[in-house]
Amino acid sequence: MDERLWSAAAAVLAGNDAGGWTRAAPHLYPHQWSWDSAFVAVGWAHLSVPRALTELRSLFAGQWANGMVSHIVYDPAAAAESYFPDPARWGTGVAAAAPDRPTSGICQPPVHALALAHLAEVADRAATRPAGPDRTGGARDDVDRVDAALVELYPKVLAWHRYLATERDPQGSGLVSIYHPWESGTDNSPRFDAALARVEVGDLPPYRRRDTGHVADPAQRPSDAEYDRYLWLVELLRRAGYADDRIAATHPLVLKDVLFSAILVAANDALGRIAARIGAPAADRAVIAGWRDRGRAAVDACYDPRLRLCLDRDVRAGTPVRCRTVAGFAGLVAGGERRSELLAELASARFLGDARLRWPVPPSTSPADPAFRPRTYWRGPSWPVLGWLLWRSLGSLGEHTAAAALRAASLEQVSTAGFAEYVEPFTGEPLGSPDQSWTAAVTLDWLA
Ligand code: 2M8
Repeated sequence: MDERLWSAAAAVLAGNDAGGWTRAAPHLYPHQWSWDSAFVAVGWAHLSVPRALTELRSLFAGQWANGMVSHIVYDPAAAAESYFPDPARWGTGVAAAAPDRPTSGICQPPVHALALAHLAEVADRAATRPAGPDRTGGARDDVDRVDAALVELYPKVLAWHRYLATERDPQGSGLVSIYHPWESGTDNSPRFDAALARVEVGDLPPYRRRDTGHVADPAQRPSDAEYDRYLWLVELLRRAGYADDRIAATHPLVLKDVLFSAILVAANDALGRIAARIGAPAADRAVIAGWRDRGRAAVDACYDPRLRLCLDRDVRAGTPVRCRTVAGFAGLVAGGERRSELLAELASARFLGDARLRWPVPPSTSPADPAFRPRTYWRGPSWPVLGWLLWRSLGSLGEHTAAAALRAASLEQVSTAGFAEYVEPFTGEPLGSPDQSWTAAVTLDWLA
């Protein structure tokens, strides 16, 4: 165990701790982000199980009445100018389902059930560990706390998954529709280039970006042209009253997001285990298993033999999105039948086998893709948090050698680059925000 790295990671979480929730990053992201929070809870679990549970409880306190977990729960105490778009720009008051606390009007990948199941495992392991140092303290009590939290959170997570399986998939295809690149979590990935290029920006109210002031070089962030489109999509969603049926009918950007859908498969698998643990009704368990199986088959069907990757589907264009990004490994996350092809592609010179990589960790976009940019956000840099997701998926598939190699390379990366938001894949230069919460959180989990 690298005690120095452990203490440094723990200090990042403590520094970003806002009480019952954690800022995604100290300055750039001063609010609670949905999927960040779930990864962060996995990290907190190794320091304090009760604190980990509080993280998820706080997030779900902002859940919408239709089940949606919004992508940002705003800190009402933070200055309005600390982050843009602010709650006023979302204007979620137009939506009947919006809660009374300030949130955004869109969502992010549903990693929450995965986090809950993972932290239950952490608590179980600590309670069964033979005598010795117990980092979490009161390990048996922690298991009871987890069980109580699972009973409390289970209906909320179930409502969240139901929202995704119905409102975001009215066709019952097994694939989730997203309306905004921010929903994918991989904002300016080339996955969205063609769809965004078709978005015609209308009478967009003026705005001022806040994000570029928090990074060393604005080129590490999405471009102004991308931001205009992001904000125009927000405008259209607000005008549609955040009503899924209206959005599905009229919105210019609708994508079946293959990674989001694969995460929902893994999350349904985890939710099924939670349901069994708390003795949820058999009917619920059958529904959850049905969503999981339908999603897994659908992700498999997104596999493209030429690229050896799973591809998103652009609903408006009616075509698959042909680019080489880390999202293409969705089939490993969902645990489908394309495992050997995807593992071969992951090891190939287009991903981990590229000899120029400083560490064999997945770049967000393949250096072999024409849109690859090594310093620009989701267009090339590696993101430790996605390394964690793949590592966990490989472990679940029983691919222990590949998982161990990815963990070792990821730990070398964070030891050198620190807890950066993202990292230049060839030089190892830390980029974006320093002290990013989810990078510290996954480091704790790798070390534990
Ligand atoms: C990034 O996204 C936000 C918008 O949601 C932004 O750029 O302002 C993404 O990396 C996203 O995946 C992440 O959840 C968020 C906070 O870390 O930052």
